[in-house]
Amino acid sequence: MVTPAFLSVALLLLLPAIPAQNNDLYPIDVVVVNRIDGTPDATYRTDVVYRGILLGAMRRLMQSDSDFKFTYTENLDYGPYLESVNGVAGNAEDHTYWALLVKKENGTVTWSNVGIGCYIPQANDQITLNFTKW
Ligand code: B12
Ligand SMILES: *[C@@H]1O[C@H](CO)[C@@H](O)[C@H](O)[C@H]1NC(C)=O
Ligand SMILES: *[C@@H]1O[C@H](CO)[C@@H](O)[C@H](O)[C@H]1NC(C)=O
Repeated sequence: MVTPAFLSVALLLLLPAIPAQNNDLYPIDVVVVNRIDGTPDATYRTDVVYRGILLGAMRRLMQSDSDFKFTYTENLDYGPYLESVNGVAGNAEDHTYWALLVKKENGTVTWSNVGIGCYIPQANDQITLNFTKW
């Protein structure tokens, strides 16, 4: 018969077999681009945890670097919508918004098809937040 106590011991024995990935940090860059206001590009270095979301990495960055700030609103269906970066907010009247682009280590640039709450960066991703119009 398998007792619950036996199962707990068995689970503890299994734990070291799980890769110790969860404390690792992976570097990414966040590049803030605003051609509309003609602000110089700003590149920030931050970290993401194993399988962590971009929003988490952006929060870490905001905590560690007072030059980087952002705000977001909550959308019922899609989660966090990036509203402003470094004090500049997109708005419907001007048709401006912060677009999310990802440059991979190999140079490929892609348009993210999910928002900051869903995107899971990989090590050395360069995330571009581009203030633009629709
Ligand atoms: C129009 C549109 C936009 C417009 C919205 C502005 C406007 N006022 O029209 C703009 C160009 C700003 C936009 C931007 C983005 N979008 Co968009 N958008 C759409 C689209 C085509 C229609 C939305 C709509 O009008 N619905 C009808 C109205 C009546 O409903 P609504 O709830 O009021 O719509 C609002 C939300 O959809 C919101 N919204 C739009 N896009 C996004 C994205 C995110 C992450 C959030 C939280 C909210 C949001 O803006 C709408 C107007 O307020 C949908 C796809 C679709 N066919 O539904 C994609 C869609 C919602 N967008 C998507 C994405 C990925 C983005 C971006 C992240 C793209 C990028 N790489 O930059 C950015 C958001 C970046 C940020 N700042 O957070 C994805 C979301 C998927 C996901 N799970 O995250 C969708 C589903 C398209 C796709 N790729 O499949 N988008
Ligand atoms: C670059 O890497 C991504 C995945 O990281 C891959 O999807 C893409 O095909 C690669 N592109 C080139 C040109 O190697
Ligand atoms: C960034 O936004 C500017 C201004 O709208 C636009 O001209 C440029 O093509 C955008 N860059 C990318 C990579 O989308």
